Amino acid sequence: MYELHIANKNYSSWSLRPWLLLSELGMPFRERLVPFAQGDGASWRAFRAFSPNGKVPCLHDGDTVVWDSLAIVEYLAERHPAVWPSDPLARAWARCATAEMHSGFAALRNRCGMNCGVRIRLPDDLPAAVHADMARIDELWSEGLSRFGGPFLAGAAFGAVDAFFAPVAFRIQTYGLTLGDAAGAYAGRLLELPAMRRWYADALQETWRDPGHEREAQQSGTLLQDLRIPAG
Ligand SMILES: N[C@@H](CCC(=O)N[C@@H](CS)C(=O)NCC(=O)O)C(=O)O
Repeated sequence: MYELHIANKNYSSWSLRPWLLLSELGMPFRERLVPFAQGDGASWRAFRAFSPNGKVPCLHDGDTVVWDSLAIVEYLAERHPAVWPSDPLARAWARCATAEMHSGFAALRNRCGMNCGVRIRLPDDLPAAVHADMARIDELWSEGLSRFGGPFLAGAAFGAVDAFFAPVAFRIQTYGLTLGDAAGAYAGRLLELPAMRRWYADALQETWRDPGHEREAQQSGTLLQDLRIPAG
């Protein structure tokens, strides 16, 4: 059985991607959650026990170790046809959008880190680069939905491209980010997926607080709500 190593569900956007893909496509796997450790380089040292680059997510399949969320997706795609769309046009588009997410949207990622359990009001003077990232997400999602007919980005079935954008849906919820009608409705559909709801519920139950991620959240705007159970 696959073993997927991940970090805190509240913060770890990279972990969410393969976890959601495995869960929504019904591929049996064992979850191994190792929370972020405190101190300089401490997470890297802890994650090195199972991940060659000291990062999560990392998939183990018997003796095969696959690190990096995109490599995991491609590894799974060799075994499970539902990871990418069967239509070549939709597949090419889904791969482009997935790669764009993997290597892009740095302004949004850095300015609005994933923190599922809190609600934050962003300041009015948000950097233009964040607006540009959101505009591109709106454009990309709207294009996929209209071109392939929805309800998912590359057509009727949930796949890797949806899993890659799932952390954006949590960011939209946390920071009150807005999109056009089609893209906004799609974000809502992602949040309603059974596995997204499970991830979210687990995130709210976490008692770990990682100082770095908490500082980022505080600096990003005004904290409106913290829906997590109290820190342990
Ligand atoms: N490009 C990598 C990024 C992985 C990554 O940055 N993971 C973060 C957690 S969300 C991590 O392991 N950080 C630990 C550290 O930097 O010490 C992927 O797609 O898997």
